[in-house]
Amino acid sequence: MMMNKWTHEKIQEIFHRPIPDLIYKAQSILRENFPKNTVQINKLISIKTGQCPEDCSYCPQSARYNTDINKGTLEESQILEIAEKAIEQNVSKVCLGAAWREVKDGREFDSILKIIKKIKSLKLEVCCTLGMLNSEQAKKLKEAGLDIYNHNIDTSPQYYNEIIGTRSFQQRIDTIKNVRNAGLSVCSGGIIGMGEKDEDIIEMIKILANMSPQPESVPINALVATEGTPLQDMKKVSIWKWVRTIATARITLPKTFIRLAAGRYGRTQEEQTLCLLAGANSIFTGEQLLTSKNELPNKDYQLFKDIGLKPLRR
Ligand code: SAM
Ligand code: DTB
Ligand code: SF4
Repeated sequence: MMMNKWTHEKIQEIFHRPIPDLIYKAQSILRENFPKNTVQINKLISIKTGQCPEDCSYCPQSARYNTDINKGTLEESQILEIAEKAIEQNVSKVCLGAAWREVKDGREFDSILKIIKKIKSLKLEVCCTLGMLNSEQAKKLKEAGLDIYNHNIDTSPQYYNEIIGTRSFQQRIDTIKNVRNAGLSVCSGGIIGMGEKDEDIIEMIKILANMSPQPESVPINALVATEGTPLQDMKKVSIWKWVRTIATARITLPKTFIRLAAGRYGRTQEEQTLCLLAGANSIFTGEQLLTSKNELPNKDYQLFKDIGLKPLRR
């Protein structure tokens, strides 16, 4: 599954290039591989929120931290209603998220398989992010019609243990392998702004870029520092670090959707535009991500109109 085409030194050299060089190169590569001036619009649906046994230091949904979130589980009808509404907002892909450590076989998993079939019949692409999967579960998701599975590596293997103690980096890689072997597309990325060094971001991109085949989708999240989590006091990541991360991902993962994921809320339209110029071609729409605020859909709509971006058609 791993190639070694991209070395740490090569990615480091790209990451530290002058911003104009980075944007020029990243935008050129984006245009060679996707229709120009387009953006993929995704909708997140948190089907099971909170009470997660894991200890991911960034996450408002861990049961170990005292955070102010609305916990609970959505009914099938509620999920379908959100998915149907999303079509009107030019959404091409719906992503179902659950605050689980791993998928457990049984009633809940079976009901997700059923929901995937129903959302597929609306002609939407479907992604799930449900925690760790074994190979049988990955096959069942594929058979139900799932297109893509999200499982992030989050950061470098070196920094990983500072952030997560309840699951290893290798376990994440194993789930990604199970997803790939079942014939599903892979969505895997990470978070910046958790106190990591540039070297950690470079190493994270190296691992993603050397996967063979490369992930079809790479979300770049900027930490949403949430009160009650161990990372609550982290400072907002600098816009230039964000732009460098996105551009480096675009250059090393030319055919991948690079998603400007969490962290857009509270950033200016100009900052977000810089990230899009740097090669991001995918966003989440909607007032909410899983538990945190996201940019308002009307603001996104206006921005795309102002700068001339069109939703990528299904
Ligand atoms: N529980 C499943 C898991 O961890 O795989 C699926 C949902 S989990 C919320 C998906 C991803 O969201 C995490 O891997 C992390 O990259 C991202 N995430 C969670 N909390 C975040 C935060 N506060 N800021 C930025 N990204 C976050
Ligand atoms: C991903 O990389 N980012 C999304 C999605 N995959 C599941 C989640 C972002 C969550 C941000 C914090 C929250 O809203 O709870
Ligand atoms: Fe649980 Fe996923 Fe949050 Fe980690 S990131 S605490 S596994 S919901």
